Amino acid sequence: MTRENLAEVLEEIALLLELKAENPFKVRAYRQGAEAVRNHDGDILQRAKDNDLAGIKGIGDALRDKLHELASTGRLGFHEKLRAEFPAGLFELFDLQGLGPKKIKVLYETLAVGSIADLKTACDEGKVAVLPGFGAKTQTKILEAIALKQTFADSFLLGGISPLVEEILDLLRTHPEISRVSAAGSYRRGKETVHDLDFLVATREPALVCEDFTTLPQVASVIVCGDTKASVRLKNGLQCDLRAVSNAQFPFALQYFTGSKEHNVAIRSLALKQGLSLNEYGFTGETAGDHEIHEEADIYRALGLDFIPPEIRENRGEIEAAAEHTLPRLINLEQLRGTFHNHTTASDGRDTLAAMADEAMDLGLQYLGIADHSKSSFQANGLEETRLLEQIEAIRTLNAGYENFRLFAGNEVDILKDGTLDFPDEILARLDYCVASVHASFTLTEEEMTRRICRAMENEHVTMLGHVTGRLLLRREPYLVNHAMIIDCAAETRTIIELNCSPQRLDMDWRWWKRARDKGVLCAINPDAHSTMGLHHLGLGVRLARKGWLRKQDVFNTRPLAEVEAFFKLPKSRR
Ligand code: DGT
Ligand code: CA
Ligand code: CA
Ligand code: ZN
Repeated sequence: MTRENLAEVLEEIALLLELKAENPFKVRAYRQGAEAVRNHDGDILQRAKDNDLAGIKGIGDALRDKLHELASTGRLGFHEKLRAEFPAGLFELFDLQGLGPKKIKVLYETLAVGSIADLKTACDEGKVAVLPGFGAKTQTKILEAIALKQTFADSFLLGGISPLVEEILDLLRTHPEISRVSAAGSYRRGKETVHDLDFLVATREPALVCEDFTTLPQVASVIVCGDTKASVRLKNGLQCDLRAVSNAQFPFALQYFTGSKEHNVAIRSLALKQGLSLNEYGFTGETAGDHEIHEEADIYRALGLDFIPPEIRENRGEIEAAAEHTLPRLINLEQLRGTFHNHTTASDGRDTLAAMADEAMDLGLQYLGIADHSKSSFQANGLEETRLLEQIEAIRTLNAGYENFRLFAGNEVDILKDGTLDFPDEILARLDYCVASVHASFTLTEEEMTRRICRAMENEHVTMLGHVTGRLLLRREPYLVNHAMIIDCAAETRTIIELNCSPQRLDMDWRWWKRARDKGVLCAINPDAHSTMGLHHLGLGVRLARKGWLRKQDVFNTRPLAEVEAFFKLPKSRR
């Protein structure tokens, strides 16, 4: 059970009540409750467990008891009863892009649509287009959304599932018969999306451990349960495989099941050249007895390699580097000193300047860059000149009260269609720094889009480029850009490129960072936070930076405050 689980249950109740045409105030109370749970500063889960929710704004009496029941027992009778009134497949519909509760209600009531399959049939038969308030265009959009969802059906965001994974790992760690525990597979390698989760445990009682795994509270159904492995499907649809091995096998199994497959194939052929045969249980072959293996690192050492961090096990040069002892010393979260690209209530953020600054200080940061939207992003309440200048003033006032901490006044300025910026240079010059991003006109050709972005980077006031491709993982395709040219242009113009670490972006993609780094382009790990909680995504950004081979010196926001201040004062050509 996590904070997010609590919020999701409340949100789902709101939707179901809406489907039942219940009192809109009641519906809104649940929605507000979900918001309040998400935004609460303290440990809301503990408070709910302790029945200590009195006085929290947005959580009324009725919600208080329900949250207590949910947090302390893991379920909520009211929610389960409500859910049972509807077909199970109906809940899939909520995940479709562009389909809100009002439309779902009509589909359910007039066409008895109770699943995505039903909806697809109804669209194919043209029944949706003729419904009042729908039309042919909506019907086509729905079909597209269904197709998109099916493409991504078996994928999950790394950042979305990590709280759940950590929860399961914690539970496994407390099992008396389990001595070692790890996640493996794409999750351990820090892939931006994962298909299924792979857990590995060392135990003397594999069958018992497998059975206990299948009864974890997060499990919805059991796919298989054997003597040494089990597969389950979690309530959110994610499949999890568990393998139970002996303590001696553990390092080999961990190495094998971490992958990637390509990395493993290359490692195995290297081993064979040395007369060693390697599989998930151990070494065999003439010289197998020469090596004592306790940890994964011992396996790499036996092959003459330095330890390869899981994030870079993609067979993209890491094995050669490990043999030559030239692996990069990858960045760590503790090395970050601050971050840029964060929103506040001035545009579309949920928390104030002061609240964002406080959270940054609590996280141990020395500085926080504020980059609210610019005026063309009107849908995000972008700032026009007057409000921007007011914000600069407000930041100055707050800074006067801080010790050993500073807010930087920036802006996320829109890159307009022709590559010019949303503010004139005189305004930009008054900022400490500026992030330039594309937020509209996504459909340009690759050549046009690349030219547009490069033109923006040529501006003296553009410190960094925001989310390079605008992708929303599992939801929206990236706009077309030529990464190689953008990296070259960033190097030439001394423009920093952002690694946007909002879980659905993780943009620029990890596959491009080594190239950028080798050209001398700096990275800024930016959470694009729209609330204080958003700042907590920095850890995810660091994982992706590691996956992109980045070291401390490649990441701008590892620099201490004084160096960042000095950097911003230099003309771009001297940075
Ligand atoms: P995904 O698709 O996000 O689940 O990605 P992975 O990498 O977690 O893939 P998965 O779950 O199929 O397998 C976990 C690891 O097990 C994989 O990274 C490497 C290893 N593995 C699986 N199948 C093979 C195979 O056929 N050959 C080798 N060498 N390794 C394999
Ligand atoms: Ca996997
Ligand atoms: Ca698997
Ligand atoms: Zn943006």
